[in-house]
Amino acid sequence: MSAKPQSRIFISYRREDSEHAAGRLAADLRKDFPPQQVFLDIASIDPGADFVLALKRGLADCAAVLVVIGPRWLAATDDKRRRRLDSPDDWVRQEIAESLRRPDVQVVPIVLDSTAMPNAEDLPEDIRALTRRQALTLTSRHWSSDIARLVELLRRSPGVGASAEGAPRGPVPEGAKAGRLSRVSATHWGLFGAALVILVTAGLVAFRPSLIGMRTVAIPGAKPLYAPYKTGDVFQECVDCPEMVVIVPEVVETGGGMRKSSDPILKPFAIGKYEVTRAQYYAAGVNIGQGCWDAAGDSREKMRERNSKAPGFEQTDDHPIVCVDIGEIRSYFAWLNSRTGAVRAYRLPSEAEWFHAAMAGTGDVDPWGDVGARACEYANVYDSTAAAGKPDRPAAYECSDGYVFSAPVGRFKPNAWGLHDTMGNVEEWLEDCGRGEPQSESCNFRVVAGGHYREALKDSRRYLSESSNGRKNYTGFRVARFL
Ligand SMILES: [Ca+2]
Ligand SMILES: [Ca+2]
Repeated sequence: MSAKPQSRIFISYRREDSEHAAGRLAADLRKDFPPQQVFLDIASIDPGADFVLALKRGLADCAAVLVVIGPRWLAATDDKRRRRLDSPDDWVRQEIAESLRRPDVQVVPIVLDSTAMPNAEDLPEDIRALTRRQALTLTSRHWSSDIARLVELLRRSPGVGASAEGAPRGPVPEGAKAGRLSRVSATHWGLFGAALVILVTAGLVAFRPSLIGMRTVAIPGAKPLYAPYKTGDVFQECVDCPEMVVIVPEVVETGGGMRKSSDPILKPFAIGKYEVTRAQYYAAGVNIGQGCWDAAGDSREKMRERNSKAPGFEQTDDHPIVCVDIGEIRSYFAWLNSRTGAVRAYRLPSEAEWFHAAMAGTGDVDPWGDVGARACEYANVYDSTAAAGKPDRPAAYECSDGYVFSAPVGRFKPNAWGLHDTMGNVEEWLEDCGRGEPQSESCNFRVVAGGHYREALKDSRRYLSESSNGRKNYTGFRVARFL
């Protein structure tokens, strides 16, 4: 019985409209309902002790959806000044539309302060029914009494009330939870079945052969990940966007039923499954910077002739982008965040994130372990192909990966969490400043990681720094995203 769904109260809101009010609303509801019954979104979950537990119980099911409507809810626009609500990809619209379609979900508009309830004709067809639902006003001035009315309403809601009845407040021990759930019939729970998890599954990205065995979650627009997700889950927010792998730092038992994250620095994040490709990078329309250093250290004259389109060797669309500096990468991220409606969510990985993801729980960044001759199964390294005809520079690995320069991304086996080419192919820019510079947007040196096709990988892969405004034809990047 403990696996049966709970009836949740889901709070739908627009960040730019009512993030603060939604947060306060969630906090207050958690005083009257079991905290885990109230779901805001993944960003609201404390990355500390209980987040994995919380995620597992996440937005699997809900009985009530509260639609928080503030002054900017109706007219909020994207960067191209198009009204968000008019886009079928707008996740607030999708949440509401899906909730309204389900007769077992109580949808309650929560209108903030002096905001007017929108007129039906101002709303897209699929959410017009929202205006026929009983709305409640939530005002700063009468906040407590307004909340009390809402709590009363929710308690009368069969799904929510049944779940809350007799439930202890605060974290619920597993045993107690199972006992409480067992008092309710399976049929009863079925009636309050999932509402929003369907949003996630409805937009499933087509499975690709390389993804077999993984759960792929599509999150259109700036939609947060609602499903209880886990390390290794993959999502992609737009056709040109990088595929992302979810990484949830593990939670370890510390005795007495307490849990804590194994790495207190890391919050759940997502990281590119592959290095960013040329096709993905050029989709952003970023300016192409002229001048690019070669791994072999060529003349300055030759260096000036190179750029990302002509790095000094043949590349196709699915090769990693190279010859890009930090400023150009930032332009790419500006585009990617705008393209997905994410507010500064996409960025370079931090050093801690990158190494955590590259090690994939194995304690070693080399997926091939200690058997160097197996490196060519997992990575484009300085192999016998690259070393051919260079007696003064023997191969770093006694195997053949078939590539002298960069290889198309994803040609080699992934690491344990499904990431390709973390080691080798092209080295990857990270967000951390290098050479002891304090962390800032504008530091002169950045850490790069993973080594590249022309290097032994062993010694320099971890702590190498590169000049932030230098372009190299062996340095690219992969993206990270806040969750
Ligand atoms: Ca190679
Ligand atoms: Ca790499």
